Amino acid sequence: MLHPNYYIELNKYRKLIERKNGKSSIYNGIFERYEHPVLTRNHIPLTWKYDLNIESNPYFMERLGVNAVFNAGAIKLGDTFYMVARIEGKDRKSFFGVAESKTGIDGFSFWEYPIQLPDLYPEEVNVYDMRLTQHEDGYIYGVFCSESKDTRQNDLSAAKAEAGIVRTKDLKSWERLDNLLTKRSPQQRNVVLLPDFVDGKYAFYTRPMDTFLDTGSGGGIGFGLCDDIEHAVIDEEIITSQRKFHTITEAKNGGGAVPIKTEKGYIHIAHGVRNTAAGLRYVIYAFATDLDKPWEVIAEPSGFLIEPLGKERVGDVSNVVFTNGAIVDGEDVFIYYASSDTRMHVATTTLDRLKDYVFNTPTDPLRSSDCVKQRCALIEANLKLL
Ligand code: M1P
Repeated sequence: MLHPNYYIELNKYRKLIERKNGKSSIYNGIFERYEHPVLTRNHIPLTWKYDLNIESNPYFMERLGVNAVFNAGAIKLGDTFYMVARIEGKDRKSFFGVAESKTGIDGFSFWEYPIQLPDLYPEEVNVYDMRLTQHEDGYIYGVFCSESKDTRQNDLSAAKAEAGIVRTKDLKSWERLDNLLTKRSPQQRNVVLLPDFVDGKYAFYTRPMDTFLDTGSGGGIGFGLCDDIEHAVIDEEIITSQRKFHTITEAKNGGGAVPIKTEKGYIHIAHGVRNTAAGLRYVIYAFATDLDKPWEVIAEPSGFLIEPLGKERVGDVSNVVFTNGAIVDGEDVFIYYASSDTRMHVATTTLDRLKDYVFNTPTDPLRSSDCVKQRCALIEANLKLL
């Protein structure tokens, strides 16, 4: 028999799913933030967490709780917005679930079941952060982090990150392909597949790393080509957006949403990491690469595009914003980002505004003395207008 508390919790769940989302009053001219997150752990269906049967669960306890919902890939198919979110159980293992909405800013609800990916790698213990690429070959690819224990090290917590690859046409049935092999980089995370072929090959943005957490000698976001997506191997990686001293990318950076193709170049919305006395701080930044040479950076606005603000600053891994999904819908752009490894938000802008931001915002001159000159030039020009 169904537990009566089910109806109480169902009512709360429904109110949450039906809640309208409005733009926040925070202004920067570049994008809008929204009042509410678009996906949280409270968006998880009750059937995923509770045993609803009063006989086997008299206290109506969560039997398989969920800790967080974050780092979602995103795609629009027909008139529906989809996120493939990273769902982390209380047991720390992540898996993927599809949530859909008609507006892209509210009303997201999960499908009846999470995704069950083909289980080809027995050593894989965790999967997360899927980027969804609608490729010109006709498939939707999901590229995600496949994490296993690093058995080469005598350390219980040593882990190894690789890029797993799946493909689908409907987000329902998924075919698992071989993990990506990058010959020069021992570990990979934040790998993004470009939607277009480059010289007839599949083009990946990579993130070379020396160890699971440290990019070490990895100079930034890499780029490499491969012939066979079913057994993807990248021989050479070229560095595109470089990490730089005393910038938002000093400690690490990594590809985010699938690059947005515009007539001026591919726009990338990525993340940059710096170290602070309070730990790592993750922000979202943007840059553009050339259409014909998508490894060449042609514009890189100074500093961050989105930073953790207010409540976003607190969560499981505080002071983090992270994106791995954006949707272009006509002129409108929806940037899905997670805050502090805990919940999902949306920021909206338009293609025109995003291009203006990426191509007309000054670059970082890299020294305080030059930064203050840059700002004084702006003030001087403005004062003439006043
Ligand atoms: O905890 C912040 C993020 O850390 C990782 O990003 P990176 O590889 O750049 O350090 C990822 O594991 C990501 O999932 C997480 O949000």
